Amino acid sequence: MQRVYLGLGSNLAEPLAQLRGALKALAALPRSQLAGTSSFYASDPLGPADQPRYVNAVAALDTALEPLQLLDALQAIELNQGRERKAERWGPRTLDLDILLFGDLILNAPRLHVPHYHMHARAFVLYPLAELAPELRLPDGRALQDLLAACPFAGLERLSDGP
Ligand code: A4P
Ligand code: MG
Repeated sequence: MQRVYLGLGSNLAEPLAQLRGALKALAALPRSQLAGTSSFYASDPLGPADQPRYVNAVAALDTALEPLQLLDALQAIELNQGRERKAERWGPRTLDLDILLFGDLILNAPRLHVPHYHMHARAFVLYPLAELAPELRLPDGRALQDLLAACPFAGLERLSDGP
């Protein structure tokens, strides 16, 4: 089993319900166990500004799936929840599931970059992740607490509505 951290994001079609649906689907993945879920956080969109605010969360999953098997399973969940892949980068989506960390693995394959290439500088990833694993270090040795210190909480809103 590997401990994996997943980033969840939605800004269309009732984001809270999208995240809750995704968590249910993650809990049902084969050879895997959902080990924890952060609070839900709202923030303005990063990238194109003409789209609704996002709701984000992080989940911890223990899994015996291989990295690409997990990616396939996550993309199936995205599609199942009405995700359409559009050409616009960073455009609006019903559900985005990103593999943030896969144990201590560092992987740069065509379909999968782990750790996720933007996670170290995104408040909507780092703060929910810190709820689950405050003492975490990235595979390159960087401490999550140091990344947090360089990434202001400003702009992030912790929602009282959660999983
Ligand atoms: N891929 C490579 N590495 C990974 C990984 N670690 N996890 C590949 C998941 N997928 C990975 O993803 C495109 C391809 O990335 C996949 O086919 C997979 O093979 P995608 O989900 O189709 O496209 P995307 O999500 O639009 O692209 P990207 O660059 O992953 O966007 P991000 O980084 O996910 O950003 N603002 C706020 N406030 N909150 C957000 O959550 N999200 C985005 C999207 C923009 N602005 C946001 C938020
Ligand atoms: Mg994505």
